[in-house]
Amino acid sequence: MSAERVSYATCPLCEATCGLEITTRGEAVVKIRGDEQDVFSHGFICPKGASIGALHSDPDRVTTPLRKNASGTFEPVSWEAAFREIDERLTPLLAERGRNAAAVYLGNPSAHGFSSLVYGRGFTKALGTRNVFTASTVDQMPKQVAVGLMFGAGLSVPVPDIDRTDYLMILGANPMASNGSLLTAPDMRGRMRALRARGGRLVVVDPRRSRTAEEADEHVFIRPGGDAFLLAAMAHVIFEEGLDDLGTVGSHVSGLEDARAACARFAPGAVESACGVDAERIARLARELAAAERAAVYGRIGTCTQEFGTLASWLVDVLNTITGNLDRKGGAMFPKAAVGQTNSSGKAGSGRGVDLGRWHSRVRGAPEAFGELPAVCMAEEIETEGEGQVRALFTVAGNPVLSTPDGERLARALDSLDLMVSLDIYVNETTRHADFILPGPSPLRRSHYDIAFYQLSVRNIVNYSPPVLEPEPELPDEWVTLLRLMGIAAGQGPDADVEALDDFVAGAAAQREVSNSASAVAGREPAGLLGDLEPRRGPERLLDLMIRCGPFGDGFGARTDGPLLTLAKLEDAPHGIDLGALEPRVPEMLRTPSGKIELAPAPILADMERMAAAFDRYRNGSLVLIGRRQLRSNNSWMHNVAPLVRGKDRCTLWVNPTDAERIGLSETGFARVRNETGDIELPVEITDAIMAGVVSIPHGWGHDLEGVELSVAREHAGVNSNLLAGTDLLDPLSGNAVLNGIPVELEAA
Ligand SMILES: Nc1nc2c(c(=O)[nH]1)N[C@H]1C(S)=C(S)[C@@H](COP(=O)(O)OP(=O)(O)OC[C@H]3O[C@@H](n4cnc5c(=O)[nH]c(N)nc54)[C@H](O)[C@@H]3O)O[C@H]1N2
Ligand SMILES: Nc1nc2c(c(=O)[nH]1)N[C@H]1C(S)=C(S)[C@@H](COP(=O)(O)OP(=O)(O)OC[C@H]3O[C@@H](n4cnc5c(=O)[nH]c(N)nc54)[C@H](O)[C@@H]3O)O[C@H]1N2
Ligand code: SF4
Ligand SMILES: [Mo]
Repeated sequence: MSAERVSYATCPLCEATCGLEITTRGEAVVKIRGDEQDVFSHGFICPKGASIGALHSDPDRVTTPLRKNASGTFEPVSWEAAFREIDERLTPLLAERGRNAAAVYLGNPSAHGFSSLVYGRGFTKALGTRNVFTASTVDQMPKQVAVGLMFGAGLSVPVPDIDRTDYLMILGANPMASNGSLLTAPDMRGRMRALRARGGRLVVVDPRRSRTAEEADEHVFIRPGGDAFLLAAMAHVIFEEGLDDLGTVGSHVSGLEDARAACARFAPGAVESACGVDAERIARLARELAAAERAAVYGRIGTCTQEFGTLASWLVDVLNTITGNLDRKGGAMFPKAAVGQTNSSGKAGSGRGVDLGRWHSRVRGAPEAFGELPAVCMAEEIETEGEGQVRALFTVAGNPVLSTPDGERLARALDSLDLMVSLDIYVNETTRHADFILPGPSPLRRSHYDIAFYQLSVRNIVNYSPPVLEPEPELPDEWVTLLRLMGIAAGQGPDADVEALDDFVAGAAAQREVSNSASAVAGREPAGLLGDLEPRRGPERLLDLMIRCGPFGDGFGARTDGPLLTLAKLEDAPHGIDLGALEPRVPEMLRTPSGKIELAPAPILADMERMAAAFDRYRNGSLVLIGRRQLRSNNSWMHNVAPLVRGKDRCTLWVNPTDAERIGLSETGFARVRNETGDIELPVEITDAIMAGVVSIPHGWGHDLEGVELSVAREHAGVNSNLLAGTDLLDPLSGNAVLNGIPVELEAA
């Protein structure tokens, strides 16, 4: 019997990037616990991280390519045959119908994987389609649009400096369940408790008394979709009472007067009914925020996936700016990541900024943002005939049938495609529609570096994990699959040389670096850099290149002081390297054309008219639906992991006692929830943790569909709340879906 071995790896499941200590014997996982030596998470772990072993050994996980046969069932197929047939079907389609006939949907886990992020981009580019959809438009796109316009890059999101702040206002986030989002900070509970222990104040704004609200000094119930009103009114008070103070960023701010004018009509008294918070309280919250020594406002999914997502996201940072808290210790700060960050590469202090709406979706004319179109457009782009109709779809680590609005309609549309290929690890609600499922390895058999989430981290951290278990040759990493698909998309056929393609990708990356005049390696020979990276290949070669050229890198010898990072140094530090607390970065990190913080971007001011027209929207007393994340769920896809779904039914409807009584609902019964988009039934939980007029259903459930091969999840199926989300509801600037604040009707079932 083989000996036990202990490995350390960063958990790839959510944004918190916890360190795991994984004990294996041979191929079996013996135990997983938090890595106490991890420089960032210090032993913190959640139930999902502890269940990676169960995910690894899940017998339902797909471990060989699958092809759907004529009778509609999946059968194993060789990689060679799969790529050959994909080429045979895709290549003529693209030739006949053009590049836009193919679409991609990139799901959430693809943002966590270095290889899917970097090589996925290569594949998408090779496809050359405008029909790129991702989970970002059911998530954070409004924040990206807002910060893109304000600071010049879509990931320049200021994060609350939680470990040093005295006052934190959280809107629409529940880090006690989600473990933080656009806020990489393992052990948020510990960090929030430490904030209060040092005398700080925590305020949570949520239509629901979430677990985070229970941790807070103050919980403010808000009407779903009311955040922009509340925040604009707070800004109004701060301006009116002369409490505004730009602090250290003062000389870098443009548009202050326009922002002031834009908030003028949103006096607390005017917005009361729109947000459900009384005027006195709004004014007090504004004064408290302005008076706090070091404060930060932080908004997340509840402020994004709603009607005024971009406005609310923008107003969060307007408040941070006008209270002098932007870019200061204990305020809202810009991380400096070691790898891949737009705002620390190229010329410092100004840049191209962002252009939105460079093209539009074919059917409804929705604007592109950051190269992608709204996920709510996917079904219509498949259904609607004409030039540019989507006939082939590639999904990469995504489950849009459950995660995006109106999954029933999308499911029908998927069945009408000429070709659907899913890179995924399960036969689930989405991938059951595919012609081919191309699996990736278990998370324990691949390396990991969180390129996206260290850009949003409350400390500057690097941590690289090699695979815990030997990769299996028959189940290659996803970058290999993506390169082969890239070869097909580029017209090189199914047998393109993967190594040559990878050399091409690495060569192009090195070329970009040396032609960047601000880079430490500007003007050098790409071949020289590639030589220094030998014998690395694949993601490790790219990662090493990016680390060494990044702000903490060795610059391939060009730098002589600083951490002088290389991938080798990361390999020698299995618990990560802490590069320190966040430091002020304005103006160096700005990438707006003006080199200023644009406090009042024109597209945003224009959108405020829409908000002003909605003052009275919520007076009619109708019911609206919101979601709620659950600690032991991970969006739609970890319900097949038995330890995570044990216990009582979690897919329930939360109803306030007054609504329950009025409608005649009882705890032991079911409710029927419906609107013009959908109609579902589920068990009721009556609780005053949800405000009157609002009901809540968690998303990501509904696993009992035909063809789904998730034996555990099927036993805990639940219902899909997004059957009630219409594809017509979106935040117009960002294209983001509205998943919170959806009008519904309720009756006993
Ligand atoms: N009503 C409502 N809807 C929501 C939300 C909400 O709050 N309310 N939240 C939204 C948000 S924030 C998000 S991010 C989206 C998520 O939307 P999606 O990303 O579309 O959905 P997920 O449930 O994350 O599905 C992940 C998929 O990746 C697969 N997968 C897991 N690991 C791997 C891997 O290593 N490789 C590959 N190839 N596949 C893998 C899983 O099997 C699953 O099919 O959902 C959104 N939908
Ligand atoms: N355990 C677990 N962790 C996860 C995930 C998961 O599915 N499970 N998903 C991951 C992903 S992809 C993401 S994007 C993050 C999201 O992380 P969070 O943003 O923290 O997500 P939620 O826990 O859904 O918190 C959203 C809160 O917004 C509230 N809300 C709804 N509508 C409104 C509104 O109009 N205004 C305000 N102010 N509040 C509103 C809801 O009641 C809820 O408490 O979590 C990540 N972490
Ligand atoms: S909080 Fe997130 S990163 Fe940490 S163990 Fe849980 S799932 Fe993994
Ligand atoms: Mo998300």
